[in-house]
Amino acid sequence: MAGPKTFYLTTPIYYVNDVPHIGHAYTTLACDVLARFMRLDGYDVKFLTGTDEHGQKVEKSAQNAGIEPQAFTDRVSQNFRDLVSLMNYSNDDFIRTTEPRHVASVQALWKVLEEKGEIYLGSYAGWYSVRDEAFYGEDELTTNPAGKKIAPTGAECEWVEEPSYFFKLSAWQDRLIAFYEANPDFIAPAGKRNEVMSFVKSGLKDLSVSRTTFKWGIPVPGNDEHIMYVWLDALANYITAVGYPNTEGDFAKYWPADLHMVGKDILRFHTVYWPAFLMAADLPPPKRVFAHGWWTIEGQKMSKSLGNVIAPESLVTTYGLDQTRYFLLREVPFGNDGDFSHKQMVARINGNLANDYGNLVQRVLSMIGKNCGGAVPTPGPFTEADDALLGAAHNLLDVVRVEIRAQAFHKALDAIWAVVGDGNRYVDEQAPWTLKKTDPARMATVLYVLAETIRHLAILTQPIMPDASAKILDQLAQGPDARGFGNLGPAGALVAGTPLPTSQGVFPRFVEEPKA
Ligand code: ME8
Repeated sequence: MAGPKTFYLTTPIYYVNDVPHIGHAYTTLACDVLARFMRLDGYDVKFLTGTDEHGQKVEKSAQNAGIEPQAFTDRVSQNFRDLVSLMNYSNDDFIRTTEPRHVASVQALWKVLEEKGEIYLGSYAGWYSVRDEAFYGEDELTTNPAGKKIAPTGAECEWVEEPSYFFKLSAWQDRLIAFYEANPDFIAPAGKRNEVMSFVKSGLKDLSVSRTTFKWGIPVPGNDEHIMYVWLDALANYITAVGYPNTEGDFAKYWPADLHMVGKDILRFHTVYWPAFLMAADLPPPKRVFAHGWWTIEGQKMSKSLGNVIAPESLVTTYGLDQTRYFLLREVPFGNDGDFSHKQMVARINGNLANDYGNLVQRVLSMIGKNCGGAVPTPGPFTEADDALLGAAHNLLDVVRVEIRAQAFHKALDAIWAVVGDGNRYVDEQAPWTLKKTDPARMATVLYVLAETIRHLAILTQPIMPDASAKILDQLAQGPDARGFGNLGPAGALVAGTPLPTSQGVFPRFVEEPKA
């Protein structure tokens, strides 16, 4: 019998020249929500993140810190591992490009490309940006007042002239276009697909894939004067983690990846170079690359010089973990740029979480505690209003699944909050506090319908807010086996008479500290 369906998703591997900030936390968070969702939906998920530790940029940062690159990367990579526990990510693996498994994988890939005649030795003369670890054509650059050449990203470029191996990227133009055309979902969002297509159609030059002027990287097999271009090294992490060069086992199980999640800054590397390298090595390209937008802070670009870089720890400490997770994915349509502001964060915490979801859960569970002997109430016959609310709850997974699978996290949350709103309106209309005196049996039915609705909401909010959802499910006496998507719908319905623990608030209001 075939095993469960698989789902392999990855984050970019982050450069260790810097400490993690809200942007890094965001990309991995989006993947975490998707990974948790797919697991609950019955998939065998592999979720990979890690650190990109080679290249000139990292070498320079180590020099500036006055330590050896390996010691430097060991230290900074740990910051990204700490981010995993801070943000409650559920990755199955954490890869570092300095690990022996990766060095072996990249060198094997290089040899295959060389054997297939896709790599040749030449010499490079052109512009290179260390900050972007990217080559630029003269026509892409501007000159700043100091006379320096500046890339479209704002990064300074330097002239590089040295022997170099090249990958025959120019030969892949038509095959790349044919691949994009045959796979319309490969690049998302759709606007980005057009950008990449026109870039490729405008013509591709062969790509320099080795450097001789620095040492911190993976040597080219058979010619260790040359260090591999850090992007060839880095992109291959996605196949290393599934066992390449062994193409059986995990590779056979998980490759091609279902999704590479990236920021819009590195789309070209993932949708042009990477599928070309893979096709050239006779390996299938990934199924999809999603490029999300960029965060600014209170309307400004995040930068060290402006001193406005937001560390994820400060968000979690100030606002709470699940509050931070919720805000980041609710505030901005996924794929668009977004702005972080304290005001909006507080508005979401006090509005969507405390007033809407939290209030629904708390008033229903405390009424059950007080009026139903602290046990799941026994329902009588359902009215049209009861069926309407339960129907919306039962239907929710189908709606949310479509949105999550399209990486429309904001739409998935809108759909869940529509049912939160239905629930709150239903409480107000049914007024169980009045029924308590006039019709206790009807009160029990109303509270049952509400508890059942809350059960659905809490199961579905697990991927985004794992801790808060677990607290709600605890209060409904739903154990670990009752929390999968298979338990949604009437099959997993609450059993009347089940004792419930004392209720407690899950989403406190954010109260501004008075300024000292
Ligand atoms: O590019 N808003 O690593 P990197 C949103 N090592 N996301 C942001 C962001 C912001 N302001 N700033 C950064 C690299 N990001 C390479 C990747 S993959 C084979 C190699 C996120 O440390 C976003 O996902 O510069 C972006 O693509 C990534 O961090 C860049 O991380």
